Amino acid sequence: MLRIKQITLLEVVLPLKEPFQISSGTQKDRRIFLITLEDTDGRIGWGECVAGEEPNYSPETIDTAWMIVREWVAPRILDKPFEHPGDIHAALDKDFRGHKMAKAGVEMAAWELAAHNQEKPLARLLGGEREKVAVGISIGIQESPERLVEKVKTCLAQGYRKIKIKIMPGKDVAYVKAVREAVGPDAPLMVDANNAYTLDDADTLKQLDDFGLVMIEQPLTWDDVVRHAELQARMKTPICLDESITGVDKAEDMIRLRSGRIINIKPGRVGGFTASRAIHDLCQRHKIPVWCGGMLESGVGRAHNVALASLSNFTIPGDISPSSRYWEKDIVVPEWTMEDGYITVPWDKPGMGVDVDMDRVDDLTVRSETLPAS
Ligand code: OSB
Ligand code: MG
Repeated sequence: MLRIKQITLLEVVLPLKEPFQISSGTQKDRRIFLITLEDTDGRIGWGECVAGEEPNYSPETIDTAWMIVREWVAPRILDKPFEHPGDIHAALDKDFRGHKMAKAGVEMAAWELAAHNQEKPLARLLGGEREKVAVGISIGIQESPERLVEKVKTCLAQGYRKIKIKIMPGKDVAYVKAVREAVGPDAPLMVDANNAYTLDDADTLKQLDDFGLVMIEQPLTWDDVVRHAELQARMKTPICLDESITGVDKAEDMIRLRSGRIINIKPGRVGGFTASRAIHDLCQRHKIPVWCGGMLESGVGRAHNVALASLSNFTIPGDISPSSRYWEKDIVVPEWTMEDGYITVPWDKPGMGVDVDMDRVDDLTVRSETLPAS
């Protein structure tokens, strides 16, 4: 049984080691939104809300999510008894549209807390089974094909098992061609357009079919599943949907309409772990492989992603890179490290498997709020 007595919202600012550019914007510092839930026994569960600084990935931002957690999510959770963390999703979804990232930040913290209560690793509570998860890297848009080739070579040498290249109009075919020629036919390459194209660009996108890409992620509009079906019918390369899949219903739409053949599951985007597991199971039944995406999370969100990626149908390497790829120093101990292209799932520890470095969090905190107000 879970009964939450207090919810704390924290904003910490972590500077990225290098700016990260996608087709819709560039990021230098990450405003990290952390959430803790405290139960009646004083136990703590950690969550991270992945909403961005700007509404360029989804309509949510850290500031809308903060308000929504305070005004609408917290009142549905505080002092309410829940048999199982799996019951929270329904409580947050009833007559409450959207705001999946705000909901997920709290929902995932409840799972983390429940794992501590049951003295189980979070991966076990979620039904995971892998000992280690394969690691990919997402490389931001570079100023020239040469720069990109250098980056990709370095990442392959570091052992990454999938290389995702961000693309946008004007920085697509020539960039991918240069990389493919430099690294040979077997390197696992994919691209992610973050909605930068329309069906009018189909001829350009079809040129990407020549490069043996593992997939092309979200070429068209962020909430589209209809046009993606038309594009998929015209392309050999599997389309993977990211932004469009905001819940299990959208995953069903994708499968029914054949809008894509792979799904990038980000638990923060779909409302948390219950929805992630439902999408995972649906895809498994339909032989659709899934992988765990990333939102430049701190070590807390990374812990949640690692636990989720240990489920059996996560058969493609995730955007779950080690802490050092993003930050000079993470906010968790130990930091997340990669060995031979894998991150080890912390099966030997209860909860998310890492501790939050509270001194560092205190140093970096720019805003905090405790609910109910004390
Ligand atoms: O589209 O997957 C994306 C980061 C921010 C917003 C959207 C995306 C991304 C990434 C980064 O690709 C993946 C990571 O966290 O390493
Ligand atoms: Mg993406």
